[in-house]
Amino acid sequence: IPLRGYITFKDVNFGYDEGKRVLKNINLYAKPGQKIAFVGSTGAGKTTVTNLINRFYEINDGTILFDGIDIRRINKHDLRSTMSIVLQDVHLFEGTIKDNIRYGRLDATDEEIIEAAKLANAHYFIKNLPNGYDTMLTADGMNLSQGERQLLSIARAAVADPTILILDEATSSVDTRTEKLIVEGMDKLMEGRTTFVIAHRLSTVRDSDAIMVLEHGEIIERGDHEELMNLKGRYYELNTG
Ligand code: DGT
Ligand code: MG
Repeated sequence: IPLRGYITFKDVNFGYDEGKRVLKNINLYAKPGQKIAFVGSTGAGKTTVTNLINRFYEINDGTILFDGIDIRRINKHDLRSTMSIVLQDVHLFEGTIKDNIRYGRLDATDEEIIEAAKLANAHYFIKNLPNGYDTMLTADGMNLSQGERQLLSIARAAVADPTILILDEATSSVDTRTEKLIVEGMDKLMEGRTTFVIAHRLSTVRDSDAIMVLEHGEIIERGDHEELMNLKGRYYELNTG
């Protein structure tokens, strides 16, 4: 049965090392098509939340459910094949652009790859390269700009067609035009999927269904943009400070 994308955290506590809790009593619920954002200072535990969803680390206290099933009962490979992580440190390899977009979806046709690149707004820069989709990338795609690498990472996720999207936004800035392409591509990619956003740009967070403000591993505020602004607490400070 295909997984649909309901994620629940129930009283989740977690620490990488014995004794030091990095996440404290996390409770949350996400439905397919919803966008849940995590904001908070560095070290607050944002990336850790996503490390737990894809089982890079196992929790020993509390429960994480995927469509009502304890994720510890789902095969790790099956679990990860339903998820894509986009933008942050996209791993590109020496090979063509086409192969880099195809990545794990070895059965993807050229048409599917081009369609994914179009959705991701990556098609425009690719087709302007002398060798187009057959352009060879150096290891880690160093012959592309940061923005172009990010667009490729969106295209790769579009081909993978994941149930869960994890958007770990890069801190480094790209030019305004590329930024607009990235935001648009991401918006199309998110449609119908459960998306967890670790945002550095507060503009990315604004339209989320729920925003979780993490501080020292705890959710100290939650709500949508308007609710949190009215609260005049930490989120308000982040926006106005
Ligand atoms: P960021 O990315 O700088 O905005 O910070 P967050 O909010 O993503 O923080 P996160 O989840 O990476 O780290 C939370 C705490 O956990 C912080 O004290 C560092 C620690 N930590 C993160 N990753 C690891 C790890 O792989 N091993 C150990 N031992 N500690 C880790
Ligand atoms: Mg992080």
